[in-house]
Amino acid sequence: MATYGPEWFINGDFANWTTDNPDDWILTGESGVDPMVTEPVAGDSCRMFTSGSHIALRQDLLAADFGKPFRVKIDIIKAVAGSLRFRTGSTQIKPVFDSVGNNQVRFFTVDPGSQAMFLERNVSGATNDFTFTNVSCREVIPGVDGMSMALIMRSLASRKK
Ligand SMILES: [Ca+2]
Ligand SMILES: [Ca+2]
Repeated sequence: MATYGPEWFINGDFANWTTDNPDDWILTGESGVDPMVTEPVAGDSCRMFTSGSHIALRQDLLAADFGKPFRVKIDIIKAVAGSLRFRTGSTQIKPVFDSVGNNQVRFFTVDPGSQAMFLERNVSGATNDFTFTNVSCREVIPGVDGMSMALIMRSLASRKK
Protein backbone atom coordinates (compact mmCIF):
# COMPACT_ATOMS: atom_id res chain seq x y z
CA MET A 1 0.00 0.00 0.00
CA ALA A 2 1.16 3.48 -0.78
CA THR A 3 1.41 6.03 1.98
CA TYR A 4 1.29 9.78 1.66
CA GLY A 5 3.62 12.62 2.58
CA PRO A 6 2.62 15.76 4.46
CA GLU A 7 -0.15 18.04 3.22
CA TRP A 8 1.15 20.72 0.84
CA PHE A 9 -1.87 23.00 0.76
CA ILE A 10 -2.22 25.61 3.46
CA ASN A 11 -5.85 26.37 4.31
CA GLY A 12 -6.95 23.50 2.05
CA ASP A 13 -10.06 23.15 4.22
CA PHE A 14 -11.03 26.78 3.51
CA ALA A 15 -11.40 27.54 7.20
CA ASN A 16 -9.71 30.96 6.98
CA TRP A 17 -10.85 33.91 4.87
CA THR A 18 -10.09 37.61 4.60
CA THR A 19 -12.50 39.95 2.78
CA ASP A 20 -14.18 37.02 1.01
CA ASN A 21 -10.97 35.49 -0.34
CA PRO A 22 -9.37 32.33 1.13
CA ASP A 23 -6.15 32.94 3.07
CA ASP A 24 -2.88 31.49 1.68
CA TRP A 25 -4.29 31.09 -1.86
CA ILE A 26 -3.31 33.38 -4.75
CA LEU A 27 -6.51 34.36 -6.53
CA THR A 28 -6.41 35.46 -10.17
CA GLY A 29 -9.27 36.54 -12.43
CA GLU A 30 -11.80 37.72 -9.86
CA SER A 31 -13.88 40.71 -11.01
CA GLY A 32 -16.75 41.70 -8.73
CA VAL A 33 -19.16 38.76 -8.66
CA ASP A 34 -18.25 37.34 -12.13
CA PRO A 35 -15.79 35.72 -12.04
CA MET A 36 -15.61 35.29 -8.31
CA VAL A 37 -14.39 33.12 -5.49
CA THR A 38 -16.59 33.43 -2.46
CA GLU A 39 -17.31 31.89 0.93
CA PRO A 40 -20.85 30.42 0.88
CA VAL A 41 -20.64 28.98 4.40
CA ALA A 42 -18.30 30.74 6.81
CA GLY A 43 -15.12 28.79 7.52
CA ASP A 44 -16.28 25.74 5.59
CA SER A 45 -16.31 25.92 1.82
CA CYS A 46 -15.35 27.82 -1.31
CA ARG A 47 -17.44 28.62 -4.38
CA MET A 48 -15.74 29.33 -7.73
CA PHE A 49 -18.03 30.91 -10.33
CA THR A 50 -17.53 32.34 -13.80
CA SER A 51 -19.80 32.97 -16.78
CA GLY A 52 -16.82 32.63 -19.11
CA SER A 53 -13.64 34.41 -18.09
CA HIS A 54 -10.76 32.59 -16.47
CA ILE A 55 -10.52 32.27 -12.69
CA ALA A 56 -8.01 30.31 -10.63
CA LEU A 57 -6.73 29.69 -7.14
CA ARG A 58 -3.03 28.88 -6.83
CA GLN A 59 -0.40 27.83 -4.35
CA ASP A 60 3.31 27.66 -5.18
CA LEU A 61 4.55 24.67 -3.34
CA LEU A 62 6.23 21.87 -5.24
CA ALA A 63 9.68 23.15 -6.16
CA ALA A 64 11.59 20.55 -4.19
CA ASP A 65 9.69 17.61 -5.59
CA PHE A 66 9.97 17.73 -9.37
CA GLY A 67 9.23 14.42 -11.02
CA LYS A 68 7.74 12.77 -7.95
CA PRO A 69 4.24 11.26 -7.94
CA PHE A 70 1.54 13.23 -6.14
CA ARG A 71 -2.12 12.87 -5.32
CA VAL A 72 -4.66 15.70 -5.29
CA LYS A 73 -8.04 15.24 -3.67
CA ILE A 74 -11.20 17.33 -3.54
CA ASP A 75 -14.59 17.25 -1.82
CA ILE A 76 -17.20 18.85 -4.12
CA ILE A 77 -20.60 19.67 -2.60
CA LYS A 78 -22.17 21.55 -5.53
CA ALA A 79 -21.59 21.07 -9.26
CA VAL A 80 -23.87 23.51 -11.07
CA ALA A 81 -22.19 23.98 -14.45
CA GLY A 82 -19.00 23.26 -16.38
CA SER A 83 -16.06 21.49 -14.80
CA LEU A 84 -13.11 22.08 -12.52
CA ARG A 85 -9.47 21.00 -12.77
CA PHE A 86 -6.10 21.04 -11.10
CA ARG A 87 -3.08 22.09 -13.14
CA THR A 88 0.63 21.80 -12.31
CA GLY A 89 2.56 24.41 -14.26
CA SER A 90 1.17 24.07 -17.81
CA THR A 91 0.09 20.44 -17.37
CA GLN A 92 -3.62 19.81 -16.80
CA ILE A 93 -4.37 16.95 -14.44
CA LYS A 94 -6.94 14.63 -16.00
CA PRO A 95 -9.69 13.72 -15.78
CA VAL A 96 -11.34 16.98 -14.72
CA PHE A 97 -14.03 17.10 -12.02
CA ASP A 98 -17.65 17.54 -13.05
CA SER A 99 -19.78 16.08 -10.27
CA VAL A 100 -20.54 16.15 -6.56
CA GLY A 101 -18.59 13.77 -4.33
CA ASN A 102 -16.12 13.52 -1.49
CA ASN A 103 -12.57 12.16 -1.80
CA GLN A 104 -12.29 12.53 -5.56
CA VAL A 105 -8.62 11.80 -6.27
CA ARG A 106 -6.28 12.32 -9.21
CA PHE A 107 -2.64 11.31 -9.54
CA PHE A 108 0.07 13.27 -11.34
CA THR A 109 3.77 13.96 -11.56
CA VAL A 110 4.93 17.46 -10.72
CA ASP A 111 5.65 19.52 -13.84
CA PRO A 112 9.41 20.11 -13.80
CA GLY A 113 8.90 23.54 -15.32
CA SER A 114 6.89 25.10 -12.51
CA GLN A 115 6.16 24.99 -8.82
CA ALA A 116 2.65 26.39 -9.29
CA MET A 117 -0.41 24.27 -8.49
CA PHE A 118 -3.68 25.70 -9.79
CA LEU A 119 -7.30 24.89 -9.06
CA GLU A 120 -9.31 26.52 -11.84
CA ARG A 121 -12.36 26.52 -14.06
CA ASN A 122 -11.98 24.07 -16.90
CA VAL A 123 -14.27 25.14 -19.72
CA SER A 124 -13.20 28.36 -21.43
CA GLY A 125 -15.90 30.85 -22.40
CA ALA A 126 -18.71 29.02 -20.59
CA THR A 127 -20.32 29.02 -17.16
CA ASN A 128 -18.39 27.06 -14.53
CA ASP A 129 -19.89 26.97 -11.03
CA PHE A 130 -18.56 24.72 -8.28
CA THR A 131 -18.54 24.66 -4.49
CA PHE A 132 -15.93 22.57 -2.69
CA THR A 133 -15.21 22.09 0.99
CA ASN A 134 -11.70 20.62 1.10
CA VAL A 135 -8.69 20.09 -1.18
CA SER A 136 -5.50 18.18 -0.53
CA CYS A 137 -2.14 17.67 -2.27
CA ARG A 138 0.27 15.03 -0.95
CA GLU A 139 3.25 13.10 -2.27
CA VAL A 140 2.63 9.43 -2.98
CA ILE A 141 5.19 7.20 -1.29
CA PRO A 142 5.03 3.84 -3.06
CA GLY A 143 4.74 0.73 -0.92
CA VAL A 144 4.39 -2.99 -1.42
CA ASP A 145 0.86 -3.82 -2.51
CA GLY A 146 -0.98 -7.00 -1.55
CA MET A 147 -0.27 -8.89 -4.77
CA SER A 148 3.44 -8.11 -4.64
CA MET A 149 3.53 -9.20 -1.00
CA ALA A 150 1.84 -12.51 -1.90
CA LEU A 151 4.42 -13.16 -4.61
CA ILE A 152 7.28 -12.31 -2.24
CA MET A 153 5.91 -14.65 0.43
CA ARG A 154 5.46 -17.47 -2.10
CA SER A 155 8.98 -16.95 -3.42
CA LEU A 156 10.45 -17.04 0.10
CA ALA A 157 8.43 -20.19 0.94
CA SER A 158 9.65 -22.01 -2.16
CA ARG A 159 13.29 -21.15 -1.39
CA LYS A 160 13.06 -22.88 1.97
CA LYS A 161 12.29 -26.25 0.34
CA1 LIG B 1 -13.82 22.79 4.64
CA1 LIG C 1 -13.75 36.97 -3.45
